[in-house]
Amino acid sequence: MARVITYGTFDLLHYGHIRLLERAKQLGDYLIVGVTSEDFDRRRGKINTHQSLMERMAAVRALGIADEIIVEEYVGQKIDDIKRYDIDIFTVGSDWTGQFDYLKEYCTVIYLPRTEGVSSSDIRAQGADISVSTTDSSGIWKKFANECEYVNGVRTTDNRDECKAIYVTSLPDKHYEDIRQALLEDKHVICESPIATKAEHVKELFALARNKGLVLMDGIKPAYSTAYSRLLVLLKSGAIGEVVSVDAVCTSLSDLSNSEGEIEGRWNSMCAWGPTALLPVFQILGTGYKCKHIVSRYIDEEKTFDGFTKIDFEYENAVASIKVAKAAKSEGSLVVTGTKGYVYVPAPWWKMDYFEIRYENAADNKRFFYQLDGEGIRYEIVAFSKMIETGKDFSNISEDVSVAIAQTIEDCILHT
Ligand code: C2G
Repeated sequence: MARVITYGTFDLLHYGHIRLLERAKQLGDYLIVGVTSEDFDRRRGKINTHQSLMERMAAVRALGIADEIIVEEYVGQKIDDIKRYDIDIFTVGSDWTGQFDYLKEYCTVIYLPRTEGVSSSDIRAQGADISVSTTDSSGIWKKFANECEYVNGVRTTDNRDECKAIYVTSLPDKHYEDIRQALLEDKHVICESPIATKAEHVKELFALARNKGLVLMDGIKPAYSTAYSRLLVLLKSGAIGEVVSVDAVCTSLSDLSNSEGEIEGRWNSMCAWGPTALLPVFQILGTGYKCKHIVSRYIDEEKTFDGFTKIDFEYENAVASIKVAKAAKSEGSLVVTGTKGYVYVPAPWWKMDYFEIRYENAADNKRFFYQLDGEGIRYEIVAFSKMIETGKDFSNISEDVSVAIAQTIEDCILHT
């Protein structure tokens, strides 16, 4: 009895997949199909998958071709599976020709001709044609535009009239007007955080977007990193006991003056770094703090540009602190203190792909690593496009967090 194995993502199952599976089955008597997990797909650069692992497995099962379905979770698993399941034949489509020759040491390898003219990428792209334009072409926009290349169905355009969505990258004081204008023009909006520098404005903009059935997304990259998402759920599950403190630091030292030696046209420290540093504070401890204490060091006489700001928050049973700076440098780490242990994310934590949970007994420490491509921007764009396409909420930042961020920035301004 010949045992055959094949693997795939099988997103939005189509004729090409079905033909592959039928022919794979005909190669032997028993067919095992390995369906890729979300994590594994992300690690190998497939970030656009529309269906969950469960949905994809269910679709393969419903065909009734496979005798057994397994999950593919890691690089090198194919070798383990071939041994574990006593496989005679490994098969995959001809788009992979040559790439699995290393398996010939363990079983027969057969590349079946790929079916031309149909692919999951095309099906995904058909549904959406999301053209994104911007409020001004800054370096931030160039990075974003570059990342759009990795997302099916999303493209950038200079033509504001024909675009479906706008990426707001103007100076923070202009965000409110720019977002309002875009929403009134029936454009979806993603905004380089903060959404506005006044909490009331953020509420008003979200209400406007809701009324018009449009997406308004707060762009804070780390919210879309897998490592950060895993960190949040680990904390929720009590991995370090009760959280008693969240301490986040974000700094970047750069030349702050323009050619005339003025700081005009630059994001101050609180606007540039505040949303990122505040994200773990509000997502871990909530937005219901009792009080906060703000200390800023300004680099201009008008006190509009904080070169450094420290904020201490007091909660009912916990505290938090953030330090942000564009005119000072510090260790950009994130530490979450708990009653049983702590989480340590090394600098630069906002590009998080790794963190550790540390305990009193170092032998209990655990390390976690997750692939991060494109600083999280790519995943942010995937979430944005899915929200536009499906009308469902794929945002990782709730409205109350965006409001609390704006409120904190507003309080920093009032504080001067
Ligand atoms: N396929 C095909 N014809 C198409 C599209 C896909 O024959 N028009 C085949 C692929 O070659 C693959 C299978 O269908 O054998 C599943 O395709 P995908 O879902 O795209 O999965 P893939 O990324 O090719 O993963 O470890 C994973 C495997 O390496 C394959």
